[in-house]
Parts: sequence; C-alpha cells; structure tokens
Amino acid sequence: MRNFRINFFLTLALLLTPIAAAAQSPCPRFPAGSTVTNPPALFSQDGTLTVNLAFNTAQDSQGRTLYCFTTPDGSESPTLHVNRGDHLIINVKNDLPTPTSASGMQMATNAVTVCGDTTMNDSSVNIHYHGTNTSPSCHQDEVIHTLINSGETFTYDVAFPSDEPPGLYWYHPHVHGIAERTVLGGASGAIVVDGIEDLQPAVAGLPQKVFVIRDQNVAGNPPPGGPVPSWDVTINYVPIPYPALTPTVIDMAPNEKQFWRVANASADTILDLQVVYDGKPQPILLVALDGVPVGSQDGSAHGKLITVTDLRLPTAARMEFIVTGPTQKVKSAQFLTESIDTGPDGDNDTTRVLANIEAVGDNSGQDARVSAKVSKPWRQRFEGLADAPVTARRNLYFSENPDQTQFFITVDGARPAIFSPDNPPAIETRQGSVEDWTIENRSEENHEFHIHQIHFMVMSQNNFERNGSKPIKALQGQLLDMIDIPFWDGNRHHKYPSVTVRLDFRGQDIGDFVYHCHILNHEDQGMMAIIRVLPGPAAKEAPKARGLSAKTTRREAGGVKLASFQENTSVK
Ligand SMILES: [Cu+2]
Repeated sequence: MRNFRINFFLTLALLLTPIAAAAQSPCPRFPAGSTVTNPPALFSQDGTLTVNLAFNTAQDSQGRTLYCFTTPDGSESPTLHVNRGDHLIINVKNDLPTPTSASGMQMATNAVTVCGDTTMNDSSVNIHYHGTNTSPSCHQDEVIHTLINSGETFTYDVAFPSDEPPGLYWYHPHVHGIAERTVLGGASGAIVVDGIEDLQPAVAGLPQKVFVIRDQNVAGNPPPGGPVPSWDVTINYVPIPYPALTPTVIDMAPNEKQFWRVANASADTILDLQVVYDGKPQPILLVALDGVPVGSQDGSAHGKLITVTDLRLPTAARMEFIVTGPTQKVKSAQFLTESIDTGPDGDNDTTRVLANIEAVGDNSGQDARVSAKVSKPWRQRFEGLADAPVTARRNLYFSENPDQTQFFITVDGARPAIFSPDNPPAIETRQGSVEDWTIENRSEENHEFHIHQIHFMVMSQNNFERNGSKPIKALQGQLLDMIDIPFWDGNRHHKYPSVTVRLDFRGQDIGDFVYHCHILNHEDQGMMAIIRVLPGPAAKEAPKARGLSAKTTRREAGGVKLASFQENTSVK
C-alpha cells in the first residue's frame, strides 16, 4: 500500500513538475527518472559563435537556490560548439535581483587591474572557460578581477588558438568566495572544440552523447555518512536524488557503439565511472581526457585508445569514451559511480547508479552524431612536451587549518596565505618555460589540482598506495587540466601523497592567472593562488579579442611593477 501511494504521488509529481517548472522557473529541471537528452547545441559559423546568455536564479520545491545561463529563446546552458581558431562571443546579462545590504557580502577590490565592476557582491558573476588554452586577459578567460553585477552586461570575446586540441571543455562562474554555490546551482555548460574525429578516427560518425554531471544539495540537508551522500548528482539536469536514488535513463540500442562525452561539472563531488552489464564492468575505450585526445601528443598526430573498466573523474575533469550497448541477453545495464574514500575530513561520495541503459529511442538533437568526415590531423598545443628541457622545478602543497575554515595551496617554504584577488603572484615564470611541479597533499582529504590556461603532463603519482588509493595507469603521460591527489593518512612517519606534473608555458598565454583545488568549497575558502607568466624573449602573441574597447584600467599599486606584458595582452 505504502509503495503504491508513493508511486502514485511520484507519478503525479512527474506529470506536474515539467509544466510547473516551465511556467515559473527560469532554470527548469527534469523530474527524476527522465531519459537524458543532450543539452541544446549551438554551432559557430564562419569562425564565430555569438551567444546571448542571461544569468538567472530561482528556488526549487526543496528550497535549493538554482542558477542558470539562458539564451533569449529559453535554451538553458547550451553546449557551445566551436572550431580551433574560432572566436566565442558571449554577451552576458546579469538578471539576478539587486542584492540588499542585508545579504552581506560587499568587497571592493584594490587590485591593480579592473575588469567590469569594481565591487564584488552577492550577485556577482563571471565566466571561466575551463580547460581552454585561451588568453587570461580582460574579456577573455580572466577570472581574478572580472565582475558582472546585477543589472550589468558584459561581452566576452574568447579567441581559441589555432592549435587547440579538439575535445570537451566547459564553462562556469568563477567569482572567488561564491563559486561553489553558483556551480551547485547549475550555472554551467559544455564547450566542444569540434574535430576530434581527425585525431581519433574511431569516433567518426558515431552517435554522440554529451553528459554534464552536476551536484546539488540533498533535499532536507541530512548529515552525510553511510548511505547519505554529501551531495546529490544530476545528469543534464535529471536528478538522481537521495534517498530514492532513482536512476535516469540513457538510450542505447543493443550492441550499438556510442561516443560518450562526460564532464564532471560538480562543485565538490568526485566520480568513479563505470558501465556495468549484469554485474560485470564493461570495457571503456578512452578517446580523450580533459579535452585532449589520449596518446595524440607524441608526434604521430594520431590518438591511441586506452581501455579501462572504470576511471576516477575529479571535479571539473572530462572523459570521452566509446562504449558498446548491451546485447539483448543482458538483463541489467547500468552507468554508475563507485564510492570514493576521500579521507577522514572529506566528502561522502557514495555509490550510485546514474542511469539504466535502455533502448528507448531518444533524439539527442543537433549534435547527436560526430561528423563522419575525417580531415588531416593537425599539430596540437603541447606536442613535444615529454622531451622538452625542464627550466624549473617547484614543490607545492595543499593544507588546511585544523577546524577546516581556511584552505591553502602554498609553494614549499613560503608562508601559507588564503587567496585574495589582491594577493601578489605566488609564482612568477616566463613564457617559453617548461616546469616540473610536485604537489603534495598534507591534509586528510582529497584535493583536485587545476591550473588555468594550460594543461600539464602527468609524470608520476607518488605515495598513493598508503591510503588504499593507487596510481591511475591510464593517466600516466597524458595531458590533463585536473588531477586528484589522495588524502594523507595523518601518520607523521608516512610520506605525503603527491603528483609530479610537467607544465607547458611555451604557448601564447601570458599574464596573471590562477591554480587551485577544484573542490569549489575549498577554492572559495582560500585554496587558490596566482601565477604570473612574463613574456618570453621570442614572445608569440595570443590571438586577440576583436572589436572590444578596453575596459581594463591599470594602476600601480603595492610596489608591483606592471611589466610590459599587460601592453601585450590589453584589448585593442
Ligand atoms: Cu580541495
């Protein structure tokens, strides 16, 4: 009886929710159990993709604050398809209500650079183009100073380099202090640099699924532990809510080969993804990681597929893979995330079936297939990094204060400091450099290393075994923009888990940008720092934004000498 009633009300809710959502909310969400469809897709034409996005907020029936980017025709968080060398022009309009003084946060910036508004408040937003190797100058992928407040508009003109690797990237707000809540609220979407079939011909013509996995508060905010996750997860805005954990549905015909492009757009949740048929993990053929075709950087210009049966996906990371649909004999076909031990101070990232795989015949819209036409592969950014002479080695570490209210990323030997946009650069380097960084985790929870503007090559994963983690073989030698560093067990006699990565500053991007932990709760509480890349002797110039007047103003402050690189990166 009880079950019947629950089912009855669930069905009623399923019938009513989309109508109610469409009528009232600028940020509609699908009911649990829905079939996952690709997000709406927009494509560049003649080298430019122009998009108008309104930044909105709403409350859902569980009292969660939702955020979203919406086009004038109501498309939410569209996938932005561009080609290498394209300009992505986004006109952002912040439609959030004007914050009242009671809502608190007001912070004037003393920074030497101003981009957009000068005062951060509760409504502030900006956009980070995660993983893209674009310029950190104002109106491009600049997040330290860019502020777009309630009622304001701002134009981005992000120039993708002509050697950008093809693959999956994503966009999300990145205002320090309030990044977590906007990403938990759902304000994110996918960016695809098209042309992956040129480097990985195995995907040419395949049906394509774009999955943006997000996280959000669990209804009622029960204390996490045991089966109660720290966060619920959603796929393309279809929730898998605790406690029912009703899986979504992914359409796949028997034996059908599909290309899945998965972004972990969670604010805080680490995933460990598997495809399981009747209890047996299936081979996943990795095509690209973090937007770079795997094995494609060794001069051969052709990627190599890597077979795994699961992969840990840090927050903000992407994995793109080929998977084959179940045979007709298979009774249960599931896409799931395995639980992860994130350490005694970490989140509870539980096991969940994300989707049941069924032949339901969905229509995944305009980007439902990869182009079948394979063109000549091209030389990508980062090629030759494995053999490039290393110009500097640095040691950094993640740490926390005992009550977990302050989080740090520190260059070994320097004084730990929580992030402020007004901090001076923690590291200064020069364009043309190739650096090996060893990043330790000196805290009792996992952290996820990310650097803006460039990728890094994984050289080694050290002292992972102590805590039941293990180095992930598939990542070795790959170009990533995200890597998980497992927790330290607290035993002073044990070495800290660490990774050694090779960073490539030989490209076009100069100026100030950030590196940080991409668990956004940690980033908001200080675990971020600035690196300054000065122009090299043979400085190549980054592609510039076109036709925008400079909104960047420069002042001398705090004795920081502003080098000529700002002239190079300023918008003409
Ligand atoms: Cu962290």
